[in-house]
Amino acid sequence: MKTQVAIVGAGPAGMLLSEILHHHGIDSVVVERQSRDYVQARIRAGVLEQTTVDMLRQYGLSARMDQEGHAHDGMKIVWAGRSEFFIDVHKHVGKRFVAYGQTSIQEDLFAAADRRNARVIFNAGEVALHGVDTDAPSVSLELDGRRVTIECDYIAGCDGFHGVSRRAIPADVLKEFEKIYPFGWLGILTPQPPLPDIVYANHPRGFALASMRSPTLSRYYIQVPLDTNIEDWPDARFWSELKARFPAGMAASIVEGPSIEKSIAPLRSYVAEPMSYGRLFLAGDAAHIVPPTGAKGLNLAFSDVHYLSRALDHRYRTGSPDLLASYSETALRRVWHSVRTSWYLTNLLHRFPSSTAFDQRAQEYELDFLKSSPSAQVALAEQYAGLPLEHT
Ligand code: RFL
Ligand code: PHB
Repeated sequence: MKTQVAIVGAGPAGMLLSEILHHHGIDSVVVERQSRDYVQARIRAGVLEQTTVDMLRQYGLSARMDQEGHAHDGMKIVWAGRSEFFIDVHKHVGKRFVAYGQTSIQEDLFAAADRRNARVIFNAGEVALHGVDTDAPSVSLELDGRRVTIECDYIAGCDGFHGVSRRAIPADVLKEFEKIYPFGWLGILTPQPPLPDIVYANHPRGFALASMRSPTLSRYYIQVPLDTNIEDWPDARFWSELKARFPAGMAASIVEGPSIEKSIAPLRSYVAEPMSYGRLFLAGDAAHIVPPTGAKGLNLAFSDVHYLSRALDHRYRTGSPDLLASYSETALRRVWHSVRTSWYLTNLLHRFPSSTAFDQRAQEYELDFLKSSPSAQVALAEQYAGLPLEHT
């Protein structure tokens, strides 16, 4: 098989890249380890930045999001014993968010791929990258007991944190930055109306988050220790713990329901530098992970795809590899800003087991400052909104 760009991974990064490349007349083949149903069923992100929404609109992928997504202007923060406050991102920086599940985006991307008869190979076994530092790279895989090789000009590694692409960068070239947090998030999805706003709660019992997918689907999370066993968390226990972490008025408005999904995600910050090597370019979770506190992961995957698709388009249109050469540096600027914001919000909103009385007071006074200082709120709004994309 031959193509211009071989894309490893059919998650949101890989599928959006394939879609935008097609828009520019560039051919690609997507190789995915899992089945289509498996990829489609994963429950993950839900908050889209304005830049992400704009990208989906630009490439004709927004019809359902514009109908079903819930636009909102910012988020609320509450902490134990104090009244809530609202970070009004729209007022401060003129940007809005849309609550629209990653599951729906994934469906929309697959539907768009079907419409253009895209080549997406699911259930690919033993995926391997070859010759990434030569002019003739390729991707090989096992399909129905046969070995298939895809020859290409470039490889896009969009295969998530546990993928194979990043490992094709030699250890003496790859620099890794990592922070592991001493807790995870237990999340639940329930077919009940959500609270009107996204609310982040800092409480002595631990962090909690109220979020949404649609007017009839809500998503909640609570901070749990890393060794938590999900079997120990029947729905009733989850609801009572969640409500204990919100102020009484808000807790009373939370509508309980059966969990249609329940899972635990560990929290980690991770960045791999550089994001390219030879003819291999990493995008999305393959290159970086953020703790979900800032709702940045999917948005960063899409900004990488913006820069990478622009660089490939430039290369094929003009013959110049300049934007490909600067891809890693450009993408990393936005990545690090969101990595820092996610780390900051994680520290601000969670209870750390190692926290001293001093740390605790400092955290409370930081929240107090945020609540009372309009300029602190503007600064947070700017970071939470995500930086604008660089257009050169
Ligand atoms: P993905 O989605 O992990 O897709 C990678 C794909 O590559 C496949 N793959 C392989 N394919 C071929 N060969 C191999 N060897 C392969 N190894 C892996 C995988 O099967 C998969 O299909 O990465 P991508 O495309 O970079 O997208 C990233 C996002 O999925 C991720 O950043 C977000 O979900 C993070 N995230 C959130 N992001 C937001 O922007 N806003 C949010 O509100 C938000 N909430 C969240 C989140 C992530 C969470 N979890 C579970 C980690 C909430 C949670 C709980
Ligand atoms: C979600 O809706 O899943 C969500 C919302 C906000 C976050 C993280 C996850 O910060």
